[in-house]
Amino acid sequence: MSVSAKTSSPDTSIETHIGQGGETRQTGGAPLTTNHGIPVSDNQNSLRAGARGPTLLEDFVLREKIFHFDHERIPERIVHARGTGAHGFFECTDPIPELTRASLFQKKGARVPVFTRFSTVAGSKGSKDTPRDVRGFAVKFYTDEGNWDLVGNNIPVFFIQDAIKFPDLVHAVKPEADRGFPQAATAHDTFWDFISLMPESLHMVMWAMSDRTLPRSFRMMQGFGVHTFQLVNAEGAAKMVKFHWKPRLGVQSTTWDEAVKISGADPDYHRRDLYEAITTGNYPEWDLGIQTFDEDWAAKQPYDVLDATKLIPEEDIPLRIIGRLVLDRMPDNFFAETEQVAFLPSNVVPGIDFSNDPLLQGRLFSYLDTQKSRLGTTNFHQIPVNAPKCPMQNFQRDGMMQTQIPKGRANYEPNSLHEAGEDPGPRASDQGFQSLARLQEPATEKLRIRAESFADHFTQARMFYHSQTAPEQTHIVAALVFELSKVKLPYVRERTVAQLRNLDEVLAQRVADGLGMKLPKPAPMAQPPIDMPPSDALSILRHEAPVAGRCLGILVSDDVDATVIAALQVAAEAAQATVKIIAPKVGGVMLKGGKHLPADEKLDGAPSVLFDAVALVLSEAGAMALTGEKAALDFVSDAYAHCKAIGYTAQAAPLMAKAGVEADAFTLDLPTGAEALIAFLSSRNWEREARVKLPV
Ligand code: HDE
Repeated sequence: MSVSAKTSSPDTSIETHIGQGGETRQTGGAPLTTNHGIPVSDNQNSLRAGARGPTLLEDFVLREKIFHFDHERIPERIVHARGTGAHGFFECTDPIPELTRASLFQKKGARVPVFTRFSTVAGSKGSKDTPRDVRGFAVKFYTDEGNWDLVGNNIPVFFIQDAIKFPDLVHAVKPEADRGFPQAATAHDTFWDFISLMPESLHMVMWAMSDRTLPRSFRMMQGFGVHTFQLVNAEGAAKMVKFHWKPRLGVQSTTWDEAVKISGADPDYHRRDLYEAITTGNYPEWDLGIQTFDEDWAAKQPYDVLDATKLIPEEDIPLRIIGRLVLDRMPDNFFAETEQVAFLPSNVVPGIDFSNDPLLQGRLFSYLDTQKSRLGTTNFHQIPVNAPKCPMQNFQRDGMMQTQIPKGRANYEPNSLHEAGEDPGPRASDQGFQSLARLQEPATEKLRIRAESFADHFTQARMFYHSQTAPEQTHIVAALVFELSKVKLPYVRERTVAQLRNLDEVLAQRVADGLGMKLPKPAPMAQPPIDMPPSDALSILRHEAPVAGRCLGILVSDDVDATVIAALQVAAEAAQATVKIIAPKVGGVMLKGGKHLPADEKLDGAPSVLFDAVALVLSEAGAMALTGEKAALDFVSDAYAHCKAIGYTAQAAPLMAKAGVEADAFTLDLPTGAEALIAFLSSRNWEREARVKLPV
């Protein structure tokens, strides 16, 4: 039987084609083709034998489309799988030629393009944005002497001292081996089992249990290079260096209860926040600060600067700000850029070098290796987001997915063929990257040991805890109690509290009380701690954060006065903050006088956890109606329990009362309190915690 292939006309409303130069674009007009450029006549129906007959194997259009779809996923990152990125630039604001020959630090005002990716660590690619977790802060600088990748975190220290422990740490925190859960959580047996057996992790654990792991926004967190690196000047003289990113919007965190609720209300909270900020022109900025020192200074400290579980207090070496990072463009395509970006701590440029930190040394291998497994080819550097934006030539050729066409006969060096387009060979010895002769001590033996200078595990953990304000200390205690309450093995709880006794007796007692257990004996220690002075820089709450970048949620009902809303909008705009209108229906409300106000969100889709403060602009009838709406009561009672400022019109009083709000300095009458409400967007009334929570 012969079958004729009938086609219907394709829907050409959104189509793609391969444009000039090979880029794929949405055109909305040009015809679809296969990957090989053959025009597609019908993208709705596969080729079949008769109208109701079987599909034909010969349908290469169908087969190619399904084949490509079947292979659309690539392995997610082993760690830091969940993240989002943005393009921007780095500008040198204070040149440091005396410290480094790195080209990006030579001239005031000079800019280089960057790509930055923020991430959580433990969760898989589809996990929520707001678990209690460390955040990655990775920056790729495309300099004229190659790419420099500063692949850091939002916490300045790490859990372990030696790279050989990293697979164990990651296995312990990831879902448990037999059951495949919990996802993106440290609150489980295997994590705390490992931690309690690894006292070197205690300092980082204190950071992890602090509010630092609950950032309000990627835009409001610090970044740290963590390891000690080296800067090398044109004469070859070196200084040790730590890198810091300081957010211009200040550091801010959510509370734990808020983070838990945000993950339900908006699992993409941080991703959306960055997207909305950048696409509305509110470009986030960070200052790049350095702490530089030499080996003599390092030798006098009560810790080893090569030990990644230690930081250098800013009170000892203040930051020198040398540049700023601005993120001003979202990727055009998430997969092509954010998913395929490949950071390599081994990417340093002339003027920047590594230290002997054993954790950093291990990373120099791991990242290159992992990219091959994720991106499938040694040619991953040719992917646009990874490619240097300066000339690149060598004789590393061939391999899967080679997209360039190197010319010439000789693919080796030295060669004397000198054909057009061939590399003349390596640069003269005073150019190019030269490794610093950096062994700090004569390496005479091969040793598998931990240096004695790495033996103190408690001093800085104690310093961190003692540097926190009272509410911050309470949050740490509450986090430890919460996490250890999820631990089902009593001996793991005991072992952890035994470790805490070496850090601070009151802390250990508070945690033991919170768990309802007796205080165990202190854990044995390799070296007793000393007392370092507290460092204000380690606390979030000791520093005022600006209001810019925050968001006010205004809950409105029908028949309210437009001037109250306008007063809030004007005050917010003046402070570079934003507002969102929330109404019982997304269609909005009718204001007094009959004007329509559209809403940004429907009430039960926009709980108050998504805002930094709230305003209740309600009519008498509107407030009464909402006293019977659970979402409205939660909106108010959560804002109150999360210590946020609440502005309200007099008519909103019944809703406030039913939600259990007691008047305090952070409850403000509207419209008189409009400006004060906006000024409170970046602060909380922590005194309220004692009113809504049992003491820990
Ligand atoms: Fe990573 N880490 N890491 N890490 N890391 C990865 O690289 C690794 C460490 C960090 O947005 C992986 O491309 C080892 C410290 C960030 O794409 C992998 C050790 C710090 C990112 C890897 C460490 C980091 C990664 C997974 C111990 C802070 C995400 C996929 C020696 C200074 C980068 C990949 C992005 C990603 C290995 C420790 C930060 C497996 C072996 C310390 C921000 O190669």
